[in-house]
Amino acid sequence: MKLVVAIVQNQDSKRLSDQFVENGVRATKLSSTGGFLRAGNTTFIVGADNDRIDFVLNIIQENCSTREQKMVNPPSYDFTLESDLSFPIDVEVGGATVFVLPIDQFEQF
Ligand code: 2BA
Repeated sequence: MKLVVAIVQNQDSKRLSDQFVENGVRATKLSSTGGFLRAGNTTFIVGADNDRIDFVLNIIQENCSTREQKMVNPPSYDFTLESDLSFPIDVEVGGATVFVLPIDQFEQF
């Protein structure tokens, strides 16, 4: 058994959870915040048998899109600039950031 941790954009989270339910994939959805953009995103945790991991990853890949997001106050490392000289930049946010971890033990009481 493995644990899939997938961080996705909020816009994709409903479609993805609908697809998980439709395909019998058990998942838990958590509200999360990206450390860089400090914007809300959604983290799914999915425990699944080893032979279902590729299937789960495929569902994630098919239901999550890459988008450009505006970052209004990008961090500046140039301390000679005036602090109010901020301008928006486009940041590409991935379809999904996915970690697959081994599970030592799984219990449901
Ligand atoms: P954020 O941390 O808000 O990052 C949003 C996007 O900003 C990232 O998209 C990436 O394109 C860019 N970015 C992040 N850190 C950067 C930096 N230090 N310099 C320049 N650009 C940077 P993604 O890579 O697709 O990540 C989407 C979200 O997935 C992230 O939101 C974060 O919540 C999570 N994530 C990504 N990599 C992670 C990691 N190694 N560990 C934990 N969470 C991660």
